[in-house]
Amino acid sequence: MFNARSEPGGTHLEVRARRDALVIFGGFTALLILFINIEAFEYVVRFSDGHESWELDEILTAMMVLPFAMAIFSIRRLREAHLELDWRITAEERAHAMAMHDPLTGLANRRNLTQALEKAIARADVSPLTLLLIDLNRFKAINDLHGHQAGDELLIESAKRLQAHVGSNAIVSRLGGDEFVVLLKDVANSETILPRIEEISASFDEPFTLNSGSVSMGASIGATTVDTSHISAGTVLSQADAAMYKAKLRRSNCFHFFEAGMEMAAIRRAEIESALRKAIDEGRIEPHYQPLICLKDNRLIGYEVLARWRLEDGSLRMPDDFIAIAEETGLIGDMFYGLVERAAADVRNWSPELTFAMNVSPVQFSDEWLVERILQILTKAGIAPGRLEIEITENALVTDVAMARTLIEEFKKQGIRVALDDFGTGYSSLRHLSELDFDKLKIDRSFIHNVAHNESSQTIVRTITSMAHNLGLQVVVEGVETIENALSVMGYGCDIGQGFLYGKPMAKAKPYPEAAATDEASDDDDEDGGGRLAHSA
Ligand code: G
Ligand code: G
Ligand code: MN
Repeated sequence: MFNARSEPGGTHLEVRARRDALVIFGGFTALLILFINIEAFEYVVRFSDGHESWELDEILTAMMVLPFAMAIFSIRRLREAHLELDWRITAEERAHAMAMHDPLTGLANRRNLTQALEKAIARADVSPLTLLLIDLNRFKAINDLHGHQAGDELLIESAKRLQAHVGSNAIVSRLGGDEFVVLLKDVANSETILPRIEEISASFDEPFTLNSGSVSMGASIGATTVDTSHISAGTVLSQADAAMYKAKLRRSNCFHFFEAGMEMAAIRRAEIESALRKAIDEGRIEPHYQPLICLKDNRLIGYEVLARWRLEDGSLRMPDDFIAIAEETGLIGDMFYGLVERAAADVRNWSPELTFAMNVSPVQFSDEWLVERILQILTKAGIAPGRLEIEITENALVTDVAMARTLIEEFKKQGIRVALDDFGTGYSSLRHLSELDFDKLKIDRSFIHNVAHNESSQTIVRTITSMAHNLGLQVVVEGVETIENALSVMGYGCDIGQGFLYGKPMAKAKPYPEAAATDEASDDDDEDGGGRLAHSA
């Protein structure tokens, strides 16, 4: 790139102007000396007198004015050259600023940060640094729900909050998307740094005011402190990234410091991601079926479909180990559709009154073809939409109430029933329950496992059940493991039971009560033989 400032002695424009001036002045002086020496003027006068008709005297007079005109012309050209130089310097500074800053927030960009980080690392032996990697929580959902304008507003406001909470001896940078980095220099020790990070983390607790209203958005922060110059900027960033991922897992506004070994977890995650991609393509994510029992007459009404990953060695990997990764990497959609297809093929062979329930992740709310694609799969398999039930977790409501409402309405319009899953573990309000048109409410298994002996569990189950019934919802209890628990929940009027007592999730939907009798030894496909072992391995 042309650089106006880097040539020695100025720009090529200036150099040339100066050289031209020198040549002209030198040539002029030389000619003058020559003319004086040979008395050229006398010669010209004589020549002019001899050729009166040529009007040489007039031409000579005109030529005497010429040097002045030339001088004025040169001065003007030199001024223009200067102006152009100034303009170029400004343009170049602007281009430089653009190449080093994020245009939306005005913060330093990745390149800028990397340079600053490399410099700070070089001095880290004497002056340690702390790097924070900040990833906004729920940003994608808000962006999808409120539009990109709102997303931009959030990013700008986040940048302002970060800048307001770090001192002058810090660099705030936007890496891209909803990821920010704060580089704190001259960090004395980890005790003094903690309150500063807490302050930054707390600044995200306040709701954000947008043109379209106010939203809550949090941030997950990964932190790492560097006190050696023998580390690369890339390693420092990936340490902070691994720590940030740890913070993200806690699903609230918090921060986490990097610890040795976290990189391994990050590498393992990347491995799982690529293996999962392959498993989905190869159809190794299988539906397993857990019976749902009508408590009034102890009759099978259908099954919940639970995803299982069949590994190459035949063992099973459980959803807790891959659903979160599928959600983060956007693989959840493909995984889900594959599962619906396989489940639909199995459901065709069931007795026609049996239903099947599928779990939908909140990440899938942004899939605008979700309902259409499900219907398409059902139609192709020849299954009535009324046999499908969708389970949405309570946490999904908190992120996206409006989105959840639209989706629930769409499902209901198609005759697909919708259940609120894991009730009691999230933060959904009673208002959500009355405003959203659910058919069923599934009380989380943590309230059930000890319900026969624990008074507060009893109160909770009883209260939720009567409230749900008043709102016209059926109640499903998850995690029924013992006859005692079954008798308790039946006493409270719960409608449907699910749990190991009635049957574990299994590769082939067995009729009930045969399903309940299946034990680990008698069935190779039952996951609680090899499955749980694979899970804990
Ligand atoms: O199946 P358990 O057997 O371990 O399942 C653990 C959790 O994973 C449950 O809360 C369940 O809702 C969730 N889960 C199981 N299968 C699926 C799936 O296909 N999609 C989504 N989003 N969640 C699932
Ligand atoms: O999506 P949901 O959270 O409803 O998934 C049900 C989860 O509960 C699955 O992980 C399933 O394996 C598990 N589960 C089902 N029945 C029981 C049970 O009786 N006891 C326990 N502890 N877990 C169960
Ligand atoms: Mn469920």
